[in-house]
Amino acid sequence: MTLATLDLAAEVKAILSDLGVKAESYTGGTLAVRSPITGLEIGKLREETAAGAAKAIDAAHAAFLEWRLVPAPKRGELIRLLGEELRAAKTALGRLVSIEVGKVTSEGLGEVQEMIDICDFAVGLSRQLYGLTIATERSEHRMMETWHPLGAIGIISAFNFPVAVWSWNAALAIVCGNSTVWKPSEKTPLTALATQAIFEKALARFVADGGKAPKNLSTVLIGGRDIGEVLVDHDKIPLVSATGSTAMGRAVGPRLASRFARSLLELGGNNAAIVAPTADLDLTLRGVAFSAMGTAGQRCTSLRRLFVHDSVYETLVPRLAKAYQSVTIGSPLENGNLVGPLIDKAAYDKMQKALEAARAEGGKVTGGERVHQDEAADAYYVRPAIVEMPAQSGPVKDETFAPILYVMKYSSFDEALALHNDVPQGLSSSIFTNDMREAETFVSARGSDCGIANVNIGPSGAEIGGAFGGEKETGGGRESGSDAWRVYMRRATNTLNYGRTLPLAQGVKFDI
Ligand code: UN1
Repeated sequence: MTLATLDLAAEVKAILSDLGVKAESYTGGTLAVRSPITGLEIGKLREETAAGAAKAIDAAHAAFLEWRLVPAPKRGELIRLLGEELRAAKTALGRLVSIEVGKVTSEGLGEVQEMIDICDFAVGLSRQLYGLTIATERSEHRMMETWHPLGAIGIISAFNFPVAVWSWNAALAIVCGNSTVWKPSEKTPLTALATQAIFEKALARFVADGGKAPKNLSTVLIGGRDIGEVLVDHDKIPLVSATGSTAMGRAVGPRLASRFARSLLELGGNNAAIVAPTADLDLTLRGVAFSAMGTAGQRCTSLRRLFVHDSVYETLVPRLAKAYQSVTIGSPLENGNLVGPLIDKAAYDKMQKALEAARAEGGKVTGGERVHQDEAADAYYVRPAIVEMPAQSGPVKDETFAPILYVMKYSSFDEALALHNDVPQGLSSSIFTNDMREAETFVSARGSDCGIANVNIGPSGAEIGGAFGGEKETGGGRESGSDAWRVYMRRATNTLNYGRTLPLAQGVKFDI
């Protein structure tokens, strides 16, 4: 089937109606959504007004006041049901992700699997929201810490993982006793409506089974930047978890800080890999190809910089260039294609601008050209680009959300490590080596300065069990696994006196 004959609007309508989304929520509105696969419109959504958003946040706060009283393991039961509903909807929602974002089929399904995985994690967590008991210096006293629900949690998500990012935040936030208010990317609101409908199904089952849940536990606000601003400025939102560009983080972070609200920022990455002399080059080739070309370079964990030791440069780089030349680019819905389209024309323009700037710095560009424009004039498919750079300069230090891999030569490990860390961003990183000293050094205190540092796998494709996030301009937030749940709760330190005297700490005397 050619791109020109695909009727995605009809398919989207069928999927949404199957999932229980009412047609009036995505027809006749003002926000036009296009599938990057064809560049054609697939929905027109009604947008929330600023006043409507503020009212919805008040309602979410009211929901929080009730939900925080439900015991955590019971809250976990709701997320268990959400996991079940997501399993049932996996094919449909995965397909919708592919259509709305342009991800290849296995990645669309993988994104839903990530949602299911975090639900499983959160169910277990609902019985493990532990605090410490702490030794006290006073006799007949006990000191402990308790973790309490925080409030209505704001979630701002990006187009590239339109539903998984919501689930990392929402599954944890809800078992932690919070409500959630979600502003999805205006490029991908249909998957948000679908996810909300799936959540409502889980909620209906929870209530039918005798569970107590308030209305407005999960809210979706469709709209643009003004709606995001309402979320960021509203005093009933104690935490906003925001995923997007560093520019977005710079706008959001200080506004939250000015009212002492928390932020969990998941911003730009400029992820690198070092290929050492002892690297297994077959494995390296596969790892680099997936990380750099997968999702058309539109993951925040995508591989963007490659440092190759000069002893293996001439072996690896031509093989890599060949893989770039032969990779299958086209409709992500067709089996066999590995690279789908860029999200829109703006992304394409930014990619071309970066390639231009790289050339000006002496970079040798292979690939990067537009393909399939004859079949779909409004869709932006590109051949992934390899750029051999004489130095780490110009656009190499920026995050360009497109499949551009800058390749550079190095001769000493310390030099590679220094170059690796010499960018403003700090999300993900990796080294391909069989030298134990190099591997251990890379993950040590003097190694990679990123939130994620891998050995013999690429920087992208993290599992949900680990904390996900990065340092420097990446924003410092951690979401998903490990103890990321703590940011969605407030900690109280409690001292209880079960004696009949009142000893003061630090030996202070105050006898009246
Ligand atoms: C993102 O691109 O915003 O590690 C998240 C990965 C995925 C998540 C990416 N699990 O690549």
